[in-house]
Amino acid sequence: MVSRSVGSGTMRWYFSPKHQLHDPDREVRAGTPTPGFEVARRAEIIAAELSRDEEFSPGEVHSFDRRVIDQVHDPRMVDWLEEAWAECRPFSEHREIIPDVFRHAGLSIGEGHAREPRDKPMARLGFYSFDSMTPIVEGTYEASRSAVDVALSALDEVLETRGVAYGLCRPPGHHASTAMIGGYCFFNNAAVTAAEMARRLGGPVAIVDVDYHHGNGTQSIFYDRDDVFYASLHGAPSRAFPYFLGYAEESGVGAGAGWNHNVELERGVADDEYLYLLAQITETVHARGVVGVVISLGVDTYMNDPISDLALSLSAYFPAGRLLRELALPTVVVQEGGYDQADLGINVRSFLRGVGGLDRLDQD
Ligand code: Q9C
Ligand code: ZN
Repeated sequence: MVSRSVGSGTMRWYFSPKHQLHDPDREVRAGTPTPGFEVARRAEIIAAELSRDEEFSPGEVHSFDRRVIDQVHDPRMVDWLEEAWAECRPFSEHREIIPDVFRHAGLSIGEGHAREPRDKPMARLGFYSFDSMTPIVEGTYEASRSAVDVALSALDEVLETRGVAYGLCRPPGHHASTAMIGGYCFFNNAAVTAAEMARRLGGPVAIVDVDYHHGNGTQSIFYDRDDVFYASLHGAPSRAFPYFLGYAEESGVGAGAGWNHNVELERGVADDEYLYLLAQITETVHARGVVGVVISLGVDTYMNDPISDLALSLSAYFPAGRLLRELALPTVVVQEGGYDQADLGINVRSFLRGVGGLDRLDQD
């Protein structure tokens, strides 16, 4: 089994109250403004849960240079996100700005050929967005930068200890691609962290994405690269968001051929089948010979999640974390989704106790 020092039986976790600056009142679903699922309370619930557990100790969050983000995101997109709310404000009657036009693939000659409509704020918003469920408010940019800071602070800890650390990132990141926001995501915290981890370790790393949704952004960023292996276990895109990516046949291209691995889950998958498939993914990751791991942790696989359709119980998360611990690699866990507020905290904590080599809790 694993022998690694992660401090004296404790795990460091990282959190920034700046996430609260991203606080939209509504998202638009089926044309209808509705209360959002991805709310600030989510992160506060997880923070409160970890604060009560003496095995978890908070680490200090540092501010990182924008250049780390620019390694993964188009710098034009980063510039835009900083300006987006202010320039769109005159066009919205609400606190949030939400796009009404989108750059559909049918409007492009090829990837990268479309021109950013610099002088039309709402067109520029649509140029960088893929859905109407990802509103931008005044503090979205600062909150999104803080989520990256949280993840990179956890990475620093892991590179020092070669153990496991957790970044309580909010907003989440795995739907955000090089030049595209969506699915409640702005900067891809996991992708920025993995690219930087591979660079600093001087070898390939893996991202294991256990969120209910396929991490289309993460897949796209690394699709033609062999420095980051992306493996994801998610609701089949034929019925689940983000619908257009995440099929099992998507395995990478060019240098990245064989460096992308998607496993599609049917509706109603429960603990045993899920853990069996996760164990297989762990083998696949091991076979790649990676030297580090970033885990995109979404607990929207839970049976009571309001926007998902799997059936994982409270007892699934500790063994899921435990399976990934068997990789025995430096591991950064970053938070993605999970929307059942009642059990969000305990499910994250159980997973982290598993991956961190801590004891199983009684309630699991
Ligand atoms: N019927 C993350 O979990 N679609 N993003 C909701 C509800 C948006 C999820 C549809 C789901 C985005 C990080
Ligand atoms: Zn999700």
